[in-house]
Amino acid sequence: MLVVATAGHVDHGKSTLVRALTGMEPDRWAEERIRGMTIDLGFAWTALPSGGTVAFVDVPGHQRFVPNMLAGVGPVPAAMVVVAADEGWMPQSAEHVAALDALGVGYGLLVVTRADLADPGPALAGARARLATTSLGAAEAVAVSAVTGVGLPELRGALDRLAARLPAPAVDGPVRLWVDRSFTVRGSGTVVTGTLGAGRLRVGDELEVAGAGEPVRVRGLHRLGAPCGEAGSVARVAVNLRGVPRDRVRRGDALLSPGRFRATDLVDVRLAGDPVADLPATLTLHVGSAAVSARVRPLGVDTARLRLGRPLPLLVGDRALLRDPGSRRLVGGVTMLDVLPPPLGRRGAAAARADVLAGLDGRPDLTGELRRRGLVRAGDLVRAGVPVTLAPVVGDWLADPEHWRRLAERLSVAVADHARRHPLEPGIPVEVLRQHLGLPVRALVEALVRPPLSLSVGRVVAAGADPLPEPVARALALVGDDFAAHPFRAPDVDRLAAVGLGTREIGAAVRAGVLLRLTGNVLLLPGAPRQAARVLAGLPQPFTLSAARQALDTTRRVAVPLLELLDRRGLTRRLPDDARTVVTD
Ligand SMILES: Nc1nc2c(ncn2[C@@H]2O[C@H](COP(=O)(O)OP(=O)(O)OP(=O)(O)O)[C@@H](O)[C@H]2O)c(=O)[nH]1
Ligand SMILES: [Mg+2]
Repeated sequence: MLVVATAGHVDHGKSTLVRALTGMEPDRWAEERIRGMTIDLGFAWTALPSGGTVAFVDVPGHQRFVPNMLAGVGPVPAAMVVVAADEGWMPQSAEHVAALDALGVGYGLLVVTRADLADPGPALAGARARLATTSLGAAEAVAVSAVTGVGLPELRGALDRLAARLPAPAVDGPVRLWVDRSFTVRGSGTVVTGTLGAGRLRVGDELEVAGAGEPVRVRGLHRLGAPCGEAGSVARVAVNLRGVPRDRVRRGDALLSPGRFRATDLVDVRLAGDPVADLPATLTLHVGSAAVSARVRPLGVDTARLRLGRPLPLLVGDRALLRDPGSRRLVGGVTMLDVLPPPLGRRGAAAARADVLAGLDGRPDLTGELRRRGLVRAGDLVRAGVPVTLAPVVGDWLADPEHWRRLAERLSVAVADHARRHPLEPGIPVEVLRQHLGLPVRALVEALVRPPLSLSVGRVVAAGADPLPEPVARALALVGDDFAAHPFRAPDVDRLAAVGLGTREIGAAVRAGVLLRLTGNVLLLPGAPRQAARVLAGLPQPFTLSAARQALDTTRRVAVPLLELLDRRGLTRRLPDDARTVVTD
């Protein structure tokens, strides 16, 4: 279905033309008919020669109703610019076309109406020249008279050609239906209407109302006034919602596929139009059928951060426009560059942000998003309109490959460093690493652990170390204090039992290489033999067992097996008279 919004100056014949084409009355209100002027949006549709359908969103031309006009054109992909032959280009012709240009509407027709009242040539030429420099460019032009019917067959043909040129909608994409009308039907409850630009709606579907967060269910569906079980984009639809009071869904709200959008009140944008620095601090942002206040914080030459009066379901690349409600002036078009922007806390953050934004164009860019963010949830990117085609590193988390590699490096440095400083601890707690690396969740730390590092009971263990259970680590820390005071005094059986080192625990500690077993329960630290050799080298050579025992400040129970170990390791040599010398090389 081709959905076209009208545009053009007041009284130039938009509604009359829609009526002539469709046989339907776009001016819905009695007041509109009495005053002969459109105030709010009107809707009408008809068949085209090809068999396709065109639906019109008819907008008011009067300057007072420009906000209504913007709500009409915002969600619609094509426009029909109407200029009266007898008046030519007028202020709201210019304002409406500027709005279409700001929104980037690239598909449309130029229709010169009231051709029975004046030669359409001059109006046609003037309007063509004005359109040429806008997003509508060289739109096909037709001259018509809604009164005589001249030109209407040509216009129908032109609408068919326009329909054929429009890009195919993303029928499998998520639904974001900007509500342009809501009303109550007796016996059915709340009904909202809108232009379904992408996706598909079915009776029974669950949807979200943007901002409200609660799920709503599609109770009934109409397409062009007729009930249907399903409607694919593009289409004009009326959706009957179950369990929603009418005042909860209004123009400017949106019905959304669940989980596919995130409402945001903070966006970074590029502005086309006035220099950002000259803008008033508060403007109105028009996007879809919504109009919200926006506080403007200039960042770069043509980029700014907008704080919105209420959160909207926006995507990267969305087009919008800013208008000054005071002066009723259109300020310029807006392209969403980032709908999940980082806070600007630090000094210099705004300038750095301006540099980043200077390189963005509103086209979704997964690689760039990852490079800028380092780590991000896949769901957050999808909800920002950035398709994710990459596997997460863990859970829902995506990582920039280079950032991830640097994190892994920092992790192994931290683990090695910790092992050196706390040789008796069985690795470094995951939580300590999480804080050290500044990561949001522990699962990311765990995902960074690769051989030769390993995970054991909430800790990351250095290469080669046999992971120890927590109680053993605690016991070893106590014994470690003993050794710090007397490195060659082995704790006796009572002391070992008191700190909780039974046969099993000692076995584990010895296997992990954090205790050295001289014999039975005679235990020292693994570094003790080398340390002993250094002490013994300070004695007159050769030396006796007794001299060694005294120098090492220990007992025979330790000295005898320790010296035998030194002999075996070649650190000392035993002479025939049982004296020893330290082997120096
Ligand atoms: N003679 C002649 N009169 C026309 C033609 N089209 C519209 N009119 C008249 O022009 C006047 C305005 O027409 P509308 O269709 O209400 O104009 P509009 O653009 O919808 O106006 P707004 O909605 O207020 O912006 C009406 O009196 C119409 O009868 C035409 O082709 N020929
Ligand atoms: Mg009208």
